[in-house]
Amino acid sequence: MGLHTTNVNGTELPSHLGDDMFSYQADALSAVKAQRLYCYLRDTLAWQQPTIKVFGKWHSIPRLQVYMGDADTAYTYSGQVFTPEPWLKPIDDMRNRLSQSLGTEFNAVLINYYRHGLDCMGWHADDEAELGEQPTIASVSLGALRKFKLKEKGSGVVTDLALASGSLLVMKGQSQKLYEHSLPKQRRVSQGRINLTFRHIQSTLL
Ligand SMILES: O=C(O)CCC(=O)C(=O)O
Ligand SMILES: [Mn+2]
Repeated sequence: MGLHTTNVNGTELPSHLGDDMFSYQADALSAVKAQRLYCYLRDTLAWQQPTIKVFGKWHSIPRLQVYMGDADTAYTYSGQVFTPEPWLKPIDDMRNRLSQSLGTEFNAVLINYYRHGLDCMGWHADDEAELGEQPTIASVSLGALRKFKLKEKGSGVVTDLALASGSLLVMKGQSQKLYEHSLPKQRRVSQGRINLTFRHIQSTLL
């Protein structure tokens, strides 16, 4: 079972990533709009650096984040409960446009700010119970170009993508069951990046 890496620099996803699970649009937002929104969010949001429990130890996450959503979308992640901030107008507008064009209702968004190339996110799947069986996740990237890795759990095959400023990556269907994803460190990246993952939180578990 070898480890393979595919490098993808174009605007299309490689065909081995099934389009029933992954789709990518490089210019969902124009470069100018993406840069403007990046600066606005970076300078406006009340960024936090939560502490999470990983294998029994507490760590500050290596990035900043804000969790925003409808009032009933509290979310449990690595031993912490995140209660949503109220919607900010431009984010709410984006949420409504995405809900409409993808035919999925999004009610929350996790916004991550990677200040430079040393901020990162480790391997995980977005498979928390609150997201339901086959979640659709819409991921919008702003700012610095960063590598995004997808690993097929069964084979260990890793695919490297590059998520451009203004791009939209949609993960749906079996994607969170069959794959993990990560945003590795990239020492040479000095600019910041903001990523918004729109989600639907089920509030009727109990
Ligand atoms: O920054 C990214 O592109 C990924 C973020 C992510 O995986 C998450 O918020 O769960
Ligand atoms: Mn994720």
